[in-house]
Amino acid sequence: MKPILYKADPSPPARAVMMVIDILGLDVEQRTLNPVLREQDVPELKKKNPMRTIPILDEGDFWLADSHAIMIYLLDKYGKPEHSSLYPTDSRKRATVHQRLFFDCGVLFQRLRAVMAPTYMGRLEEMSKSMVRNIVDAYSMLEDYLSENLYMADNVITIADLSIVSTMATLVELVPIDEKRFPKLKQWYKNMSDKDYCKRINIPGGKEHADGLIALMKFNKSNKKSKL
Ligand SMILES: N[C@@H](CCC(=O)N[C@@H](CS)C(=O)NCC(=O)O)C(=O)O
Repeated sequence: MKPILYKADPSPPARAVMMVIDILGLDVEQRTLNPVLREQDVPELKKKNPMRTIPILDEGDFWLADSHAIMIYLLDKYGKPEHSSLYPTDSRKRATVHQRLFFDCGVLFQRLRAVMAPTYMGRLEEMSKSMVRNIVDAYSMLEDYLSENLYMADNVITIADLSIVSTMATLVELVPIDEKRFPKLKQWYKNMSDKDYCKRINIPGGKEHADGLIALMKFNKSNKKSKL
């Protein structure tokens, strides 16, 4: 069977996998789910991914969740020699790519998730100062990573960049990058955004995601007022 990717265009981790699929030129059926409506909670998908998150890759007799794990798997399985720089074989370079992927998974995306979860639950009316502070703090970590290399893990684009830029495409719409404080991050984001796959897949999805969050915060605010 043709592999299936369960995804949503606004979802940062789904976009990261969609960019990898695009770069590798893979024939994957992409099925859209709405995670806000919890369409991923149906028993068939819960069995495939008890975390009840998207993206999920389904190859029929093998399922995989978590964008970072999926990206590594796709590169391992389908990467051709021309894709080797995306996931380098040198142990130290590869370890650095892994660290940046874990950074996206455990730090950067979590700071966005801290905004997403209460917004979707109808509780958040605007981002708190500490939410913004935590996001800016993560930008400063990214700026430091970029003092070592041109890209997040190497002097060339790796899957770490694809992962981080998918989260950043939503974040920059909520908390713009201050060019004076973070010149390298601003330049990196511009370089990544100029890539064709980013223009087609990442930027529109990031905007849709952030616009949806902002609209929902406004709705939460007016909803609260009307209940007073
Ligand atoms: N670490 C996961 C995070 C996936 C994730 O949280 N996806 C969101 C959509 S952007 C989701 O499905 N949320 C539903 C939930 O957390 O219950 C990955 O990289 O795939």
